[in-house]
Amino acid sequence: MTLSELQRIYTAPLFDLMERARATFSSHWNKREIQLCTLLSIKTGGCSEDCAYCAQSARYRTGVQSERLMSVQQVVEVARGARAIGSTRFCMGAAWKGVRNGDGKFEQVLEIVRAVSQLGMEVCVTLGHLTLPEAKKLREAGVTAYNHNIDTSEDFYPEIVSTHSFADRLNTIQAVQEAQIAVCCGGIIGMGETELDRLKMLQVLTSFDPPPESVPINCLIPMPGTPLENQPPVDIFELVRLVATTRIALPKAKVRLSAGRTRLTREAQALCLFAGANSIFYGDKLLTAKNPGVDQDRALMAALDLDPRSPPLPTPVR
Ligand code: SAM
Ligand code: DTB
Ligand code: SF4
Repeated sequence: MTLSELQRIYTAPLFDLMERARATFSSHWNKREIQLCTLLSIKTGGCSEDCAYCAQSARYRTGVQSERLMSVQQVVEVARGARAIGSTRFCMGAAWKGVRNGDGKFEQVLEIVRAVSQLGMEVCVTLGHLTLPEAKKLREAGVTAYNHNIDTSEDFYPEIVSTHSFADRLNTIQAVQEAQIAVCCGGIIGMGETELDRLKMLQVLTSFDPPPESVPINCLIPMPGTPLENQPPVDIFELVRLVATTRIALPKAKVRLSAGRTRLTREAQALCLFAGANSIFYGDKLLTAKNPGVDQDRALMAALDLDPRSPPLPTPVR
C-alpha cells in the first residue's frame, strides 16, 4: 500500500474508519476469538544496544536486574504454566544485540526451543539480529515465529537507537522470511514520533513479502531511567486509528494489542478489539514490565464475549 492510501484510510471520520476495519476483520477472522500469548524474558538486562525505550539496555540505570540465560527446565516450567492458563503462543525474549551460530548461548536457546515446541503452542522468539544460518537452525528446532520490530519510521529510528540501523532490522527480517519462519513485526507508539511516522512504519510492514503474520502494536511504557521515561501517554483515538488502519492494510495479520495495556481503560481496549485487534499478551508480566493481571483480562474477555482461541489439536500418537 502507498503512504497516501494509508493516510486516506487513517484520516477518514473515526466511526467510518472503525466500521471499515470491523468489516475487514469480520470477513477474515472469527470475530469472537482472541489469541492469548505469554511472554517470558529468558535472558534479562545488560544489553549492549541503546534503544531509548528499553529498560534492558546496559546504558541506562533502570533498576532491572540482569539475569543469565534461563535453563531449559526453568523455561519449560513457565511455558507449561502459560499453556495451562490458555495461551496458545509462547514468546521468549532475550536482551541481546543478536545471536550467532556456534555460540554456546545460541545452542542453549535451540535446546530451549526444542523442549518448548513439544508443548503444542506456537513458539515465538525475539533474540535480536540474526542471519540465514541462525534462522534455519531456529526453524529446525521448532520456532514458528520470530518477533523483530521495526518500531517506528525509518526517519525517526535514529532518534531512538544509534547502535544499529533500520536497515539492520530489515536484514534480520529478510533472513527470517528466507528460512520460512513467520514474521512478527510491529512497533511502539508514544515515543515522540508523529502520526505520519506511524503510517510510514505501517507502509514498510505492508511492503513485506509475505506480509507479516503478526503485528504487535505497543504503547510505550515509559520505563524509569530510560531517555523516554517522561513521555506522555498516547491519545486513545490515535491508537484506535492505528489499529483500525493496520487491520485494513493487513487483513490477514494477527494484530496484537501489546505493551502498555495497564495504562488503557477497559473501554479503550474494547475499542481497539472492536477495530480489529485480535490478540493480547496474557500473564502478569511482559518482559520486565507489568501487564494487566490474568483475572483482570479474564473479566475483560467475559465482558466483551470474547473467547480465547482454541489450542491446536495435539498430533495423535501412533
Ligand atoms: N532484543 C530484541 C530486539 O530488540 O528485538 C528483543 C527484545 S525487545 C525488548 C522487543 C520489543 O519490545 C521491542 O522491539 C519493542 O517494540 C518492545 N518494547 C521494549 N520496551 C518497551 C517499552 N518500554 N514500551 C513498549 N514496548 C517496548
Ligand atoms: C513486542 O512487540 N512486545 C513485546 C514482545 N514483542 C517481545 C515486548 C514488550 C516489552 C515491554 C517492556 C518490558 O516488559 O520490558
Ligand atoms: Fe537490547 Fe532489544 Fe532492549 Fe534494544 S530493545 S536494548 S536490542 S533488549
